[in-house]
Amino acid sequence: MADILKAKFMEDMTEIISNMYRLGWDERNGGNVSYMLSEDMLALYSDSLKATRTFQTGFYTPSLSGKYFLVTGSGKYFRNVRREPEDCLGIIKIEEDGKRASLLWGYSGGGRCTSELPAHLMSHAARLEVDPENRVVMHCHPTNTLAMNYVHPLDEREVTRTLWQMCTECIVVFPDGVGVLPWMLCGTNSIGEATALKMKEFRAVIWGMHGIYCSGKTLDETFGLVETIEKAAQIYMLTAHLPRINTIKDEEMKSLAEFFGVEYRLDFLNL
Ligand code: 2HA
Ligand code: ZN
Repeated sequence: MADILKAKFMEDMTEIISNMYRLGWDERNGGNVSYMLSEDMLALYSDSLKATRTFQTGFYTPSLSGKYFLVTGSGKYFRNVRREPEDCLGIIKIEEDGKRASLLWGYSGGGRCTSELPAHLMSHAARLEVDPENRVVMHCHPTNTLAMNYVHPLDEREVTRTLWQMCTECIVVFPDGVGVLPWMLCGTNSIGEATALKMKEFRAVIWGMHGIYCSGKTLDETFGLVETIEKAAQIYMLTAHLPRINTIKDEEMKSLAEFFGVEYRLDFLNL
């Protein structure tokens, strides 16, 4: 029987989560990640998968029926995931009714899925409509991104344009910009619905004064998106209190986006 703990998707997940912790994005039980797995990825490990519990997700995502997700557990610390993957992570399958899910593996200490499951599953459903290859949704509390929320207007055009100005690569890495939600109560279906709505337009959504949600085709790509936004926010926080004497101009950002051939939010530039 193949060891599921040695599966590439499991090693990738625990490594990414360890890096998120190492970078200070996920203090205590902060943050959550969900990774959509295909039947092919799971085929070798079918002996390890057994429905031990079925539960109501509390919301309806019919487009995810039959899909499998590797998901971080509620209250679990990212710091511990590499050492205790079987306790901190779970594999669930969304049932045919789109309202229930079965736990097939993990949460060995009796745990359950992240409290942010509504935001994750609704975001997966929204992203899959615009990008059928999307597989990952990642939530975390990156320090500088969060700090910036307290001193910068929480307006998505302004936030995006400021971040684009902070590093030359930004407009190429997130040409679709960054969506912004105001502070909202987390763990609810309302914040899940609001996040999913933004995810139709943006792969990155800031939860005002809380953190960020990012999505992508792979763990690496999604992590890289958070990392780039956080780097830009760091440059902003290092310079916001100093007189700005140089900047990347809007026309320069336009030429970057055009040179690299990305579809970008031209309406977010002052041209
Ligand atoms: O559970 O980050 O938003 C950890 C969180 C909630
Ligand atoms: Zn959070």
